[in-house]
Amino acid sequence: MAKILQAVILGAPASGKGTISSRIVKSFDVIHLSSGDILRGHIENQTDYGVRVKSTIEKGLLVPDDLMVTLIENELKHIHRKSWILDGFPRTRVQAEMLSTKVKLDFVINLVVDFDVLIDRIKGRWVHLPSGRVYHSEFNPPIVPGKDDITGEDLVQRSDDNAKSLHKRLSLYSEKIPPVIEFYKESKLLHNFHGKTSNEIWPKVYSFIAQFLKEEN
Ligand code: G5P
Ligand code: MG
Repeated sequence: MAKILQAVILGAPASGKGTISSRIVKSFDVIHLSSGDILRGHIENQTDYGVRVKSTIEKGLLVPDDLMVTLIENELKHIHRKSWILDGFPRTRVQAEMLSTKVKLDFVINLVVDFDVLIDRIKGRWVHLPSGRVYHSEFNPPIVPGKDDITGEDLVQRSDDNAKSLHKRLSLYSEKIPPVIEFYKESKLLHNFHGKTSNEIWPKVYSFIAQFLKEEN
């Protein structure tokens, strides 16, 4: 039987979590669960959760831990005997500890990218909200400008992709992530991947996952 993997991908806003995750999905049989995409789906569908979190996300603040844990637990409940990678969760030590009581992770991928490239990435990002597909006007442009490659539907810019919210997101990341990193270092799950670009980081992540899947249980 194929080996199952359960993993987390960490990294600053715009470090390439979504980009690397979509390459993982294309190369391996893995489900990608992005906390941000899940939240934006709730906002788009105007669910109770969506109404509660909309302004928090627009301001670049963090959604409360208990709500976030509930949402992720609900998603994981539906996955049986399939590999998955969690992107954007956990983001606080409380979330990391809660997750460790529910599932056994195989590893944590930590993308380490210099902060000075992130703002340009955010400015050029375009997303297809229903699928979470991510484009960039120069790095990864859509075939037809402003349209999703698969559905042809409109691409939009995220409401939290502005200078003010990004500043807040980066400062919250710098404040909240070190205890999460420490937690995973202590658990011997942490693997750092450094690089200036996603193209530089991807082959290293690919080899790491391929090796993990090859090893005996
Ligand atoms: P999200 O949605 O998790 P962030 O801020 O953590 O948001 P984000 O912005 O989605 O992370 P990413 O996924 O790491 O970034 O990056 P990406 O989309 O792949 O790449 C960014 C852009 O750069 C894209 O346009 C891509 O094409 C381009 N790009 C990639 N690589 C390169 C490259 O090498 N070169 C160039 N030039 N471009 C490149 O969370 C959003 C909000 O939801 C809430 C919070 O409010 C959060 O702010 N939230 C939570 N709150 C509490 N707890 C949680 N666990 C939460 N999760 C989400
Ligand atoms: Mg993302």
